[in-house]
Amino acid sequence: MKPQIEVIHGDITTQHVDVIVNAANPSLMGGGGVDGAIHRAAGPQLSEACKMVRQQQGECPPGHAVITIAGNLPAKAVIHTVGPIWQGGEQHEARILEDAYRNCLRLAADNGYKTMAFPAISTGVYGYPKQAAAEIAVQTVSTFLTRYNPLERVCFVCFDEETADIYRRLLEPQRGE
Ligand code: AR6
Repeated sequence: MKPQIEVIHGDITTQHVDVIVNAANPSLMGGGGVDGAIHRAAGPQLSEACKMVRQQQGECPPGHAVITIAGNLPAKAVIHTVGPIWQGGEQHEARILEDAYRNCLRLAADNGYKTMAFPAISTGVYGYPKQAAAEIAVQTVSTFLTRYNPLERVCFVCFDEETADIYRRLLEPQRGE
C-alpha cells in the first residue's frame, strides 16, 4: 500500500497518530511555540522523560532526534528534534533541517510506529523561510517513504493557513499517482 502524506491545518497536540514530532531546542527542557504547546498538553511526565534523556545523553544537537513517552497526549510517543536556526542560508541550515526530518522518520520506523505527524520545524522562532523549509520537509519525507516504507501515514500539521497552503501546493503533483 502506498503511504499517505496529508496536510492538516490544526494543532499537533490533538492529533491521533502514533507519534508526533516536537520542534525542540537542544536543552529539551521546553520552550515556546509548538514545544510549549506539546509540553503543556502532555503534562509533567513529558518534562520528566526529557530530563532523563538529558541526564543520559546530554543536549540534543541540531539535526538530531530523541524519543520519549507522550504523557497525556493522544499520541503514543513524542520525537523531539532540533531544527537549525536560520542565519541566512550559508550555515548548513538546509542539511541540518533535512537531517532533523530524516532522523525523526528513522526513529519512528525503528520503533515500529506507523503513523506520525510533523510540525513545520524551524519556521517559527528559529526563522527558517516557510517555503524553503516546506520543500525540504516534503522532499525528505517523500524520499524516505519511497526507499523504506514501514510508515503508513505521515501528516504535516500546519498551525497557520499560509503554511498549509505551501504544503498543499508542494504535494499537489503527487496526488492521483
Ligand atoms: N501545532 C502545530 N504547529 C504549531 C503549534 C501547534 N500547537 N504551535 C506552533 N506551531 P516554533 P521552531 C507552529 O517556533 O521555529 C521553541 O521555543 C508554528 O506556527 O514552535 O523550530 C523551542 O523550544 C511554526 O509554523 O519552532 C525552540 O527554542 C512551527 O510550529 C524554538 O522554539 C514551528 O515554530 C524552536 O523554533
